[in-house]
Amino acid sequence: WREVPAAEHGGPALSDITYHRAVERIESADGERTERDLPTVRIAFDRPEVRNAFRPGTVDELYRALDHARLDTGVGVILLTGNGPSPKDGGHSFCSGGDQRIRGRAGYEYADAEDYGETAQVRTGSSGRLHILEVQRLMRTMGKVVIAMVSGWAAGGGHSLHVVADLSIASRQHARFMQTDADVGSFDGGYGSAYLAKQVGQKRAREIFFLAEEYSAQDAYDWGAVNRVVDHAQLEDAALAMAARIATKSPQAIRMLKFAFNLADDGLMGQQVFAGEATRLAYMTDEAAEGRDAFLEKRDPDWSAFPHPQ
Ligand code: S0N
Repeated sequence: WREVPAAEHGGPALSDITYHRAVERIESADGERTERDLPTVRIAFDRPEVRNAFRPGTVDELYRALDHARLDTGVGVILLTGNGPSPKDGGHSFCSGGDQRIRGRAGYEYADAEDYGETAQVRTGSSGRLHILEVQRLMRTMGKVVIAMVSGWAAGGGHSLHVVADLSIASRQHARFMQTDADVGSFDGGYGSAYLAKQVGQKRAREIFFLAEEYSAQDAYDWGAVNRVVDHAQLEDAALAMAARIATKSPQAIRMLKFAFNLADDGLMGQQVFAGEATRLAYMTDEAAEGRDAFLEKRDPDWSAFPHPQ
């Protein structure tokens, strides 16, 4: 891995997450070593002392890194995970959702750096926010594969992020799942719940939310909520292998498939995303170029060279 520096992702420096690009080390015949970027990035919550809970600044950073990865045409897969273990007690976490210590009456509030640690994102006096939902939409609508690498606790809004990810790989020893939203008066009424029900069924999804009981990586696998359960020591290698396999596929096909999988559940927004990509592809045809050229040349378009497909 190489750290993606602020100069590359558009800064400021990250404090609550880490952002790395996978690299391959190449050694030439004469022993010269170089590095080549691979099409996979790793974005990780980096607040293990609070089970990787996110505050508004964390969400700002996460959105920025995800969007940077989205815009980078060399990137095809994003691994989303949590760093750890906690220096306090050794606990492992993917993400435990919104930081309850700074939850105000109308959302999560930017806090003083003094109270909540140094962060380039501190904006005292701003209104509360729930912009983790913007992150969910970005994960959902980007034409790249997001893999949740569930390294420990996935709780509350962290549970929802794993639900929204395209694929999930869980640590056999440390991944633990619990949807605590209703314990703290919170409710993800969108993807976190309704899309979860598409994955595990209505009864099971309601049980996960209404009872808020802990369940294991194996339970999640048995219920169809994660794709793979692997030994903790293998988690990253397994995710990288999955990403490398995806990288052997046609980027355009993966993109269209993701948008197609989303389409029905995302309603008109799903249709818009899918159709927008179809329009972009259509722009590459001579037929579309004729429409543009005719307009610019102030003449009627000549469609005679373009048959009506059967
Ligand atoms: C994750 C849990 C189950 C882990 O339990 P464990 O291992 O016993 O550890 P603890 O001793 O509880 O925790 C260790 C230290 O970490 C702190 N901490 C943990 N989670 C948080 C948190 N979310 N906020 C702040 N601090 C946290 C502990 O306090 C402890 O600190 P110390 O050592 O100082 O005592 C367990 O920790 C747990 O249940 N955590 C809370 C989970 C939770 O309820 N999260 C919030 C749920 N709601 C949201 O996330 C809403 C935000 C959101 O995403 C959203 C917004 C709008 C619409 C939808 C959504 C959505 O849900 O997606």
